[in-house]
Amino acid sequence: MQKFTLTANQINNQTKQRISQTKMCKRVILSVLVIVCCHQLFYINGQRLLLETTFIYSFSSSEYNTVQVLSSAIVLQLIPWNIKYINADKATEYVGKEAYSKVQVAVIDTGVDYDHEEFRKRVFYINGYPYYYWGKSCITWGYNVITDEEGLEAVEDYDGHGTACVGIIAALNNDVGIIGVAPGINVYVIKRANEATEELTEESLNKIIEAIKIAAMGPDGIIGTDDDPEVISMSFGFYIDYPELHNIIKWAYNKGIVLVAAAGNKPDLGTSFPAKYPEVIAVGSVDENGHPSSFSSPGEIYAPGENIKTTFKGNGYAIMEGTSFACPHVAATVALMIAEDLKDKKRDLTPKEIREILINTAKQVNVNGKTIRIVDAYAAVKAVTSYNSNPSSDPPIISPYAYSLASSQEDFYENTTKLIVSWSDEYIIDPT
Ligand SMILES: [Ca+2]
Ligand SMILES: [Ca+2]
Ligand SMILES: [Ca+2]
Ligand SMILES: [Ca+2]
Repeated sequence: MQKFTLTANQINNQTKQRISQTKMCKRVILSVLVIVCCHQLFYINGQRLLLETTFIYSFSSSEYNTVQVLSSAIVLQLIPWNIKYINADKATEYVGKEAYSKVQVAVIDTGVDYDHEEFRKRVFYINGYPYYYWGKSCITWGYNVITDEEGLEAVEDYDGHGTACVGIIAALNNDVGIIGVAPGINVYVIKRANEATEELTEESLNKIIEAIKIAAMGPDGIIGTDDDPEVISMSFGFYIDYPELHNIIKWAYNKGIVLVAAAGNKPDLGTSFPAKYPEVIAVGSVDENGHPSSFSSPGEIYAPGENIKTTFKGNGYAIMEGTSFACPHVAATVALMIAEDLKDKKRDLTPKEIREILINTAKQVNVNGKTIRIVDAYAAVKAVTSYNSNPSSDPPIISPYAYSLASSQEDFYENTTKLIVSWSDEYIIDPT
């Protein structure tokens, strides 16, 4: 896989400006200390104003790449290309934080750095100067299926893969680092493994099945209640069709939960499971030009999966690539769509309808004579509004494409199935 260099020159001037602002800021802090000290900690730290990049490692043998790990925060918050590319910033503004605070996204992965500044550190401004405090993490629930423990400490991320996925979904708009698709949205983290790459055994598969079941029920352990997540994001895959896994997916799907999974990073082998199950939305990866990534297995919808700046374990940041990182873009978009649907206090859209709208409103890009669809979060949430105002139309179809969706999905699954693979490939759970 490729290596990238961080292109941060363009923010140097702003950084200098910020350093002088901070000096002034410190003086202002003294005068307002009494008012804001109840918000815990001031976080004005000269060192953090330096943008440092340190190449630490690259997983050449693995299915996802941490291309660079950034050793300190990018202090001036960047809106990463991928967020703009799918119009996530416009979508969140359109839906509004109040509405999307009422939904939850479950992420089944290696855990999360729940204490990361991007999930806890908030900013407010007085006379244009930023003040920071550490609030409650937007990771609102954790469950570890390896140890059967509940709580945020139980889902600490020792790999980084899960933290990277969660950052793409939820990184705060807080003046540091990056932003996610839906900044600050409630995330449940179900830890399925300590490492993203794992041998596929009956035990590890059962952990995944357990993770889906636990995730779907939410913190109260009961399916069909408000605390159930609206969407489950799964950035892993393998090349075995496992009926018990399919059964639990069908169960969650029939409870109204939207399931999203990475298409996989083995284009020669087709789309991996669980993405390949008909109930699951399979997400492929595109680059900054909207071209499918060379490593991407076929998806029914695509999202950015290269050069993705996101959060990493240890309060860090990293640049990632893989369909693993495309998947959370779609999961978060689905959460925004359902938040929009719920504005009239009524959930109208089924997972099937959500998927139709998602695909219908996606950007169509022609590459080498083939059309792929890239998620457009803004178009998707606006389409949900039109459906809210006219829920009698059934199904909620905006363009003729969706009428052919059912048959094209069948083609999709047929054409992307190549189950005959080497044993070693079959028996690895790919961190996608
Ligand atoms: Ca941020
Ligand atoms: Ca529940
Ligand atoms: Ca819910
Ligand atoms: Ca509705």
